[in-house]
Amino acid sequence: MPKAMLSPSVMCADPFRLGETLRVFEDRGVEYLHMDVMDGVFVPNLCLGTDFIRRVKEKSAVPLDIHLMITEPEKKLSWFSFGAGDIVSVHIESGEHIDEALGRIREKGAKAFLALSPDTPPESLLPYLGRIDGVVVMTVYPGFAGQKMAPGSLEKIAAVRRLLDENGLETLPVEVDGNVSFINAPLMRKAGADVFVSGSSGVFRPGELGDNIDALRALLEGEETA
Ligand code: S6P
Ligand code: MG
Repeated sequence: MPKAMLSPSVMCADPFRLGETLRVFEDRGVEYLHMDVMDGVFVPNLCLGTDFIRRVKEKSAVPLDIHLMITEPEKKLSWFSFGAGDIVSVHIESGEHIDEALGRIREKGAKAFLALSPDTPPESLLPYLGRIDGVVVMTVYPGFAGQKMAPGSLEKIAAVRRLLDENGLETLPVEVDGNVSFINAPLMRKAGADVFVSGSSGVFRPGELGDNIDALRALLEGEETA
């Protein structure tokens, strides 16, 4: 099992303290910055645009984890700043040209992840297995922070892990996104998750940001040695 990695959700940060927040992320060694992109069509919300993401990339050395919740991502990928070391995820439900989108992400040297909404079964990954670098299991319905974990999420994480392993993809990481709380995160880890998107119920819960990051990491590491 690879080391657990943290990807704090920037949409949950206080926009008036963003510089300070990015510094805390760097100091605490978070592995990724999760950037939610929503277009008001694929999901019923709007959030984080191309210029904002470019400015964050210029400001911070932490790799990005761009989560595209948009229609026809293959036509829009060229608008975004990303490259080697970054993750870009597209939704399997977001159109007919997923293959093209995955190819465009890899062309730029980034890791192409495929995201599954809660109602999409693990088997739908099968046609794409040779073209992905990881899977995002959405543990809430995409669109809003602050939701409760969808029923069946832990079983689904385990099923995705199993499906990857059975197909010789033991090293591909499983990312979890949605209600990765201090209670759910260790359960998700046990189920086989590697990358943890952490928002309002995680590192941005009440309390000091740096302390929350340290506490979440300690919880996840406890699970590793258990
Ligand atoms: C939801 C989005 C997520 C949220 C994250 C927030 O559509 O993709 O990345 O930012 O779920 O965290 P929490 O703890 O409020 O669920
Ligand atoms: Mg997300």
